[in-house]
Amino acid sequence: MAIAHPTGSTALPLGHDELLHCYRKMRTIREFEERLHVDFARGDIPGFVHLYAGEEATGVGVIHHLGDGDRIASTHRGHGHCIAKGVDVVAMMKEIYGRKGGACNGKGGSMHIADLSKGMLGANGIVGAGAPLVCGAALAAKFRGKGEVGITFFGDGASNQGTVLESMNLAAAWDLPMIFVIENNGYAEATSRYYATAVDSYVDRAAGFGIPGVTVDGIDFFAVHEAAGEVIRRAREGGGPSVLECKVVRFYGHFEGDAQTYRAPGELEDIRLNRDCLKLFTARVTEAGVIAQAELDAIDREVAALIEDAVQQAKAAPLPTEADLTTDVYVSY
Ligand SMILES: Cc1ncc(C[n+]2csc(CCOP(=O)(O)OP(=O)(O)O)c2C)c(N)n1
Ligand SMILES: [Mg+2]
Repeated sequence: MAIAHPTGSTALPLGHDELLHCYRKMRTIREFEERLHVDFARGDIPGFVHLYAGEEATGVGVIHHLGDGDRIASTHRGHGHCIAKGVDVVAMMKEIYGRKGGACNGKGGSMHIADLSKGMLGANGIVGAGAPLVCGAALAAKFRGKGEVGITFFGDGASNQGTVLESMNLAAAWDLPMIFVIENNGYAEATSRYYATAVDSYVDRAAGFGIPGVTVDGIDFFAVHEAAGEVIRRAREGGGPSVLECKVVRFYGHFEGDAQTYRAPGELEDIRLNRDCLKLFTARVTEAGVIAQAELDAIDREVAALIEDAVQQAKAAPLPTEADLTTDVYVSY
């Protein structure tokens, strides 16, 4: 059931402008996260925050193939998916700061950022809850018949949840245009995936549901982009669901404040030095001579200014009031 991959091709699949666009997205996620890390430690941010930093190549590599009509569901680690899907960064920052004008008017926080106009169904504090939502979105897409797809992102821990496994069965039985993207970072909170999961390959397990899949190095933007392009094309053309397992690393703790005592000695230093998807991307595009380092540096400066501005706007925005408790409760059609 494995889908053939990778080609090992050295040619870059995207042109100069699109590569810069993808770099900007990944850099925006990294900068956003690094700023949250600092501001959370300072006590500026209420609630819980789970950082996506380190996993940027997977979110951007997959979502670059999507339009607003394609729906995604995210996880508790959702900022990267939101940014990749085009959710406004200032509205996200206000949301995380719990302010009016946030993506959910400051009433959702980090784990509930959603923007239906962008096809972003929401981050989600319930592990494994995105998959059944996307079964619904993919069923609707199938009926609409416009070639739209639904994508559910979830972790190695979530892959053991009944909701995910039931959704795989449903997606296969109904032949849904749906992709299950497993972001396998090796941990569910502090639990190693080897402690909690018997099979080596999540793709092998999906075969039991009749769903084909492929495993890629999730820190390699180009590997993710190529494999995602293939499974998304299949889904758009009526080929049904697929699983895409991306092996990733997370640069921070499970949540902000996590002491990470379960990590091996030197593990964090090693992944930051040798498994940084932004460094890999930079090396690939500059060595290919398609993009100059100075162009990337210019983007870094623009993104830093964007995030600084987002934080200042978030801090200046008012908190929700008591009266806001009763708004946004029901959807108006
Ligand atoms: C249904 C449910 N069970 C347990 C939790 C507590 N919890 C939050 S995140 C998490 C680990 C998820 O691990 P994984 O799916 O690998 O995602 P990662 O955090 O590694 O991105 C757990 C157990 C929860 N939020 N929801
Ligand atoms: Mg995990």
